[in-house]
Amino acid sequence: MPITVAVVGATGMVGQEVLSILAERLFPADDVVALASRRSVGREVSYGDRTLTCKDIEQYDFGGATIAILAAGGDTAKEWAPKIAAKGCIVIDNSSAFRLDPDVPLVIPEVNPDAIEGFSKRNIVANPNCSTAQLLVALKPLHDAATIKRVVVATYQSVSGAGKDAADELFRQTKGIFVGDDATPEQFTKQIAFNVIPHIDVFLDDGSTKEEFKMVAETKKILDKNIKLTATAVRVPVFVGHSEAVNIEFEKPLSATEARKILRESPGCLVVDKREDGGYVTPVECVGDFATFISRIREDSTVENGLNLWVVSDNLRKGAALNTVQIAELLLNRGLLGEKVQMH
Ligand code: 11C
Repeated sequence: MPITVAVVGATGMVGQEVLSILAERLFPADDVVALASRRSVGREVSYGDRTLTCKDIEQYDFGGATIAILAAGGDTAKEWAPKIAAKGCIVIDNSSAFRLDPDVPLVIPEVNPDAIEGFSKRNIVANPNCSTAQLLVALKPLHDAATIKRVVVATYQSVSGAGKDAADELFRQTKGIFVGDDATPEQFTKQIAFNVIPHIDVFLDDGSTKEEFKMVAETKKILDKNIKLTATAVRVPVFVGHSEAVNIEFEKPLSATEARKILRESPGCLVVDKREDGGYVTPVECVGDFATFISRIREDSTVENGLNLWVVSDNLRKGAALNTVQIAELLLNRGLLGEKVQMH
């Protein structure tokens, strides 16, 4: 059966990465369709060495598509995912709209691939938040080895996580501060150039932010409901690449040497940990890469069975577009794309 992949939100930062990665990884699509809202119809986007012209999502018949990758935000997902799924097309949604729905699997292929089998309840698979995805790629093999009890994580998240307008604001403000132009914040609550902001997404009643809540709830759903996790999510003046300082407490002892060996052999992980000047990865070095980079692996002697890590990845790739394409690959490799799906 021919495979048609529809990419919704094809002109956005994540949508364009989805198209690049489908081409880079030679996803065996017979047809790839770029879809967008009416105001972006007719815009051209790259798919490998081809150029696609965006079509109107309202006019497209999803009955002819095998998979729809939604890279278009929660409101679009809430409106469109059920309609697309009802046509028998499998939805892979990058937004937070369905992540905690018990009938929707939330999948990181390196971490919980078997969860994909539950997709047919709603014909939707959810993609995790970017900060959760890279964290759990690193934590999963360590959890298997020594059982994680508690994680304390501080994130250093790039502006591209907040979209193109936010990335443009960092550029405009940085320039504005140098040349004495207006540097008033519009996308962020405070100046982002030459600054850091301990606030991502809306505040919740307990004083945490929704970004921090997502990391807690998604870790429980994907990896283990018994893991206690506390996060502080911080926006930093970096264009692409999220970083995380992670402190882990295990049930069983795990030395830094053992952890380094385990991570070196784990899918999706790339250890760069030389304990010398420059012997670690920073966000600018991870841009355009598929891996989750792990550096600064060391024991924490202030708790029993404690370890510290520094985890960096391209948030537009492993945190978003790459993971959606890996989910499509997983569906394909498990023979789940063959026939139109009957929801049950
Ligand atoms: C950020 N993590 O960096 C967010 C972006 O739930 O998919 C992704 C939000 C989400 O701002």
